[in-house]
Amino acid sequence: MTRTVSITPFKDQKPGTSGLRKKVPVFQAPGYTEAFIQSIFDSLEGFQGKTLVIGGDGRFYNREVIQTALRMAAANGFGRVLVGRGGILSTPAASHMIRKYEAFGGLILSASHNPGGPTEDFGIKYNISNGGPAPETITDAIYARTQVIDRYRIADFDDVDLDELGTFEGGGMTIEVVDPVADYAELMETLFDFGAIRALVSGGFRVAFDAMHAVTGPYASEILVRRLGVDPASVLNATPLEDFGGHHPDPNLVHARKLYDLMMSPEAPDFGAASDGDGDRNLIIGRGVFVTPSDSLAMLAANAHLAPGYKNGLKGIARSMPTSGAADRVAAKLGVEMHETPTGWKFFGNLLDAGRCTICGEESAGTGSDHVREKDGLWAVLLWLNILAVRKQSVMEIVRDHWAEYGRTYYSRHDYEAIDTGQANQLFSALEGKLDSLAGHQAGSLTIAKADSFTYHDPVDGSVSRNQGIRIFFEGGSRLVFRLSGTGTSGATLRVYMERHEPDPAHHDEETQEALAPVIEAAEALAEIRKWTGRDSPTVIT
Ligand code: G16
Repeated sequence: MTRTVSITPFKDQKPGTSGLRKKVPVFQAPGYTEAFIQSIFDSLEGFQGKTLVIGGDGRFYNREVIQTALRMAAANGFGRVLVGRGGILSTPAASHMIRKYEAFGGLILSASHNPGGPTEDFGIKYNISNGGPAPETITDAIYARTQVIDRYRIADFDDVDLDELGTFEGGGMTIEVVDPVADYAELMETLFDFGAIRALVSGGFRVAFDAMHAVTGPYASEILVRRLGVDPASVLNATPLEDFGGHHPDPNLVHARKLYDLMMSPEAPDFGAASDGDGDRNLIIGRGVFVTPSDSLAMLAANAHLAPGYKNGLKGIARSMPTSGAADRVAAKLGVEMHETPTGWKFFGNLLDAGRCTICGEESAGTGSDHVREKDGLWAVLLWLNILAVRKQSVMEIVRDHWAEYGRTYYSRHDYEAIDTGQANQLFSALEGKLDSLAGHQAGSLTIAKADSFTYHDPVDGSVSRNQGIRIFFEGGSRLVFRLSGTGTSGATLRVYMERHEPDPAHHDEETQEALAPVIEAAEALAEIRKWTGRDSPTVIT
């Protein structure tokens, strides 16, 4: 039986950088989750009888929302739903499943790297038939719908047993509970030389992978341990937990500190990596060397041809605007297109679909390629392993060689989390107000060459996205970017991104914060962060 339930709109359902993210109790408010899912369905056309993929990162409330989404998909007329066993699908695996089974789209339930639990974060994101996050035209339509929605449709049937593989019927719709790992693992085997990586590992090369009690545990166990021979004890925190063991499943130097400390110790294995809540981010650390995400993008792009899936070279490279220019230098050398997009993986979709780029990456620990339409944590780990297996050098040697060839781009991001939204807006208004008059002026010891607010013109569909962050370019090539995060769930998060390029290898050994000191000083001089936020220092430095 299908019911139509009357509701009043929830005014706060505006999707952010990556779907709707709120605290769990917000999603638990009667009708809240249903209103958002119905708004998604109401914004789509032509899905009657078609396939929907549903899965999430296993965090608290995942299973409940999946049962609701199944009942609503049936009531709204989907013909079939593919759902990962245990409600689990990593974000890249969901993207692959949408593409492989030619689904109409997918619902991905995750708040990514944000903590999980009864009072922590949850999220819902809609992905389109190319497997990628819905573009702004659709997320804008979803938001508009949430403002006026007055009913949702839901079918009545018992909970589906998500832990048993098999095909079920519910509300006239077919529900297939599928293995969340198998298709993804098979795809990875087509891209990388598993034989070469296996040989590397069996030759004594040691790997440590931290799954952070999040979704990549089962993927890492199947791919790294079973297929590539990595010691099971080297996959840390491999069991997905609803609260990620009480930690932030955020693979950065703060939340993956234990891994970092291990990699800097005398007992360090050869290669360390971690992924986040939903498996799309990655952290790469060699013995004694942290590889920044911006550098990792550049190094992967420069070496991708060593892996079978990329042996014909790259069509182009894309990076989000705040990501450093290291990859631009690789694109120039390869003679391929380079694209600079706003923050948000959804902006890469058109470029990938149009064959304008092969590899994409972001400073926020995301790298991926045209194999799916999401960033992909384990993919980055496997590409690094493939490159290491072919080059037979250490991570440190590869990093050093890259810097010697292209120069080193010192890079850091300072986050001021959970600051007052009003103060954050005031800081931005003050900065925006003076943008046009900054050129030629000093900020600390640096001279400003140019300042603007980033506008993106999508070269494929012609759409325009404005106000995507403030950019300050300095004479000598350093750059400073200010943005407000679109993924936080409490107050506002100010992100300040700093970079400085250093061509001379004699100066490649500086400590990053010291190397960037003039840019950090300029950030305070320009934005008066202390005054507006009342904070003396950032919450997180990456
Ligand atoms: C999401 C987006 C990324 C973005 C990141 C940070 O990642 O998919 O494209 O770089 O958020 O965004 P913001 O700076 O607005 O917080 P994830 O891993 O959270 O889905």
